[in-house]
Amino acid sequence: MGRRRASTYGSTRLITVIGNNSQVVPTVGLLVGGNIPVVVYTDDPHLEEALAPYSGVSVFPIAKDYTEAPPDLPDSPYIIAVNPDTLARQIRSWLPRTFAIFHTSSEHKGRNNASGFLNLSPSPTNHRKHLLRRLSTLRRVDKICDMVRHAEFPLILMYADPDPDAIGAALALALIMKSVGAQPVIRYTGEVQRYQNKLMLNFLKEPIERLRDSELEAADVVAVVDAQPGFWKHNPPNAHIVIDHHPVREDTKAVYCDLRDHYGSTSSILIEYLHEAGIPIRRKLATALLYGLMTDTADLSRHTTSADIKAYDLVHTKADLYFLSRLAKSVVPINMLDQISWGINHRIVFRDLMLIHFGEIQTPDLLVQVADSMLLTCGINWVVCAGKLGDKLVVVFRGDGHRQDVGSRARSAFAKIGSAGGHRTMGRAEIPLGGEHVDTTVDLLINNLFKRMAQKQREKFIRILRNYLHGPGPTEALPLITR
Ligand SMILES: [Mn+2]
Repeated sequence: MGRRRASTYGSTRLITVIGNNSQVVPTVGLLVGGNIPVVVYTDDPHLEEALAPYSGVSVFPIAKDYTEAPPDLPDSPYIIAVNPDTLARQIRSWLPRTFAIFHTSSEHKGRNNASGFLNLSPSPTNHRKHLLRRLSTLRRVDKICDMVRHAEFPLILMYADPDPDAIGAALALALIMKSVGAQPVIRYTGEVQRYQNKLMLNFLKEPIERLRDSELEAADVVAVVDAQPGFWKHNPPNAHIVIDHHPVREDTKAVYCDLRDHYGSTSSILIEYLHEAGIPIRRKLATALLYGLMTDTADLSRHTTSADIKAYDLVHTKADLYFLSRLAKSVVPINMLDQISWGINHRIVFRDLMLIHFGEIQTPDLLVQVADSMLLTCGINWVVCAGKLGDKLVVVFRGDGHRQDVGSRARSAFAKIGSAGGHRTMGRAEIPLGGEHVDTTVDLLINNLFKRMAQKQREKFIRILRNYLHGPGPTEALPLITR
């Protein structure tokens, strides 16, 4: 056995391995492969021979059954490579006190490492599971490629007004198809409405267009992403490929189905495909996928699994984060600014509530935008914005969900006289009117919102709000420069 004493090494990288099980040789191989000096203590007389091919390793004998510490034991870390666990604990009893004690035992079925020791490497069971998952993903990608390899006209279809997740997933699927020479087209069946989605399509500069009837007939492979054929009430498409994360519909049938309703986004599924298949994700695609993932999971805060977080990890460094932050902030139409400023100037603040009544409005979006923005005010935990839209009073609630549950506020105030509901951070009520004057909606708002407030205080609020509404309206009030 080695004649040099372990302590003479003096390297801060030195690692001590104690034991004799089948893990010793691979462990030593791993360490010396990285030029890490290793000292081995073993009661197995044949081990030195087995370790002979490795340089940088010294082998020393130790008392039979590891009953006592060898002289000149180096400092931590220690890797204990023995079976059974009782023997590992026996060795630990004479080791110096340290956290850096690893245990690597021969594999036992369905059993983890002995408690109190650190794992040296991921368990082989997990490793195999991971490998099998990768292989099944690769089989999926192969199957898609086989389906489109000889297709004349593969069509990727998104449902209705395509949302960011559908756009990201469609582009990723197109890239997979293109890798085998197919030339898919991406289509949607509704109308792009949201400003942010238009901005995204502009950024991507991809030929994503509205479906023409003839195209569906001409397509020889139809893939539906981020939806299922049954979403189309009239003439659901006959899909060959369906990839989606919405709840599985019973009527969804296709040659290729990947339905994962536990995933936060369809983009996450496609990121996995691209990653496992080794298909590079370029900046624009990464941006589209990340935006899809983030919008569907509300920035990884809703319906998010570890798979989504892993997918996030794979694309976030590649994406154009400046563009995404511009996109995230582009929510207020410029022609709404005067109305918003009127609202801010005609607010009522009562304790932690900000209340604004806009009088007659053209769109409930105004209430939503203002309520969202005013929640940024320090000390304001909930915001209520109201407006008369045609022959109904719309009341939008926004809250922090921490001190206020605005959904239940909306219900207790208005459920008896209209439709009202929501959850802790968002609520909405719509109260049908019978041709009443806008003044009456002020009473309706105050008296129902503050049922337990003293009459006098309520009257004061009603007076203030009515005065506001009798003054100059949102578009005449302020000589603002519009553009
Ligand atoms: Mn989605």
